[in-house]
Amino acid sequence: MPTLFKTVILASITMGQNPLTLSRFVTEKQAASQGVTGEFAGLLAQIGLVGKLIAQDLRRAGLSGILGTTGEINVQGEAVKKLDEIANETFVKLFHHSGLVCALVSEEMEKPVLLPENWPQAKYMLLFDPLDGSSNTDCNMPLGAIFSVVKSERKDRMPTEDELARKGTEQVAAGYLLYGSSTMLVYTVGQGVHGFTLDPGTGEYLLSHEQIRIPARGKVYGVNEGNYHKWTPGTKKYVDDLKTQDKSSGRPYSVRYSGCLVADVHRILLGGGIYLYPGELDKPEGKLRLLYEANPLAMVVEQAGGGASTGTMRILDVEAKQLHQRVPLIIGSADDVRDAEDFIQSRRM
Ligand code: AFP
Repeated sequence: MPTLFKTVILASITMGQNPLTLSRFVTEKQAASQGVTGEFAGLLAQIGLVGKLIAQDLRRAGLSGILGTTGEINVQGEAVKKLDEIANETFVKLFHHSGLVCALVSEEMEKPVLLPENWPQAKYMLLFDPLDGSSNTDCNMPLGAIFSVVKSERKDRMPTEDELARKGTEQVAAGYLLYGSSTMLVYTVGQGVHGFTLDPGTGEYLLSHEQIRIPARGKVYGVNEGNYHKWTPGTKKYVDDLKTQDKSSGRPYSVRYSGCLVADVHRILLGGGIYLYPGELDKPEGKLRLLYEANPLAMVVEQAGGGASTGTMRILDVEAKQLHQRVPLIIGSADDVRDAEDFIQSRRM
């Protein structure tokens, strides 16, 4: 029997015999960590459910008349897609009545949703981008959702709006949903990164990528190179360097850029390389949002052994001042991120 065929059969038998579901995996991991309650398992299960519902909408979007824009402009100044709104409502509705969180912050909402009725039992607060890469909705390309979980330490009162903007190092969990050729949920609680693939047959998320480790260096870079003329000299030099031919250091790198941050970072998490949405001359703060894009992905990538930087400092150390704050993001393999920082800070020319 050909080896590939044998491997496929073996893989399906192994999965079939002992598929590790998301809930069992999280519960077992929790049992091993002291002082952790079942609340977090519930929260992750709820994110999984949100992912199933949104994935279902995305699969039927072209048939259900939910492509295109709503005519509204969101807090970021961007045209709201119908699916942005649907994904946001799905997150808010499912978490509102779950009793699992006391506050919600979304890319699609200017103000947070505070849920005093869930406090003090619910100590977690969820910050999320409900549909990342939404320009991909109308052309059947990958999409994602990103989430960050922080905890309210106050026992005397509900957290206020200002207390939702936290430094990345204060996240207790983070992760993303990826809607690609399959639906995946990837998360970390600060003890490594694990990936689950939604099995369409059973409707369960099954462990498919345990303890993901990102290679120290990759061969791929992802950046919107149409913005080249807007970049600082250091960023230009770094990207020029990636394209220079030099067999000994594996250059030139290949470009892979989908317009969906989650998909691009997921590729890099598994295979190595670097994603950049840098600061620009006229917009030094860049495009991406700190609290529900950069911070959670930085936590995931660092937990897998990679790096995440603004170009001048670690993302997770950036002081959070506003809910919708933007930040430059350079994320991926540790050595690649270090090289980018060297060019941006003019340590290399
Ligand atoms: P949305 O989350 O608003 O859909 O934006 C997508 C995104 O934040 C990120 O997923 C992409 O990597 C990036 O923007 C694409 O931006 P450009 O179109 O400027 O390259």
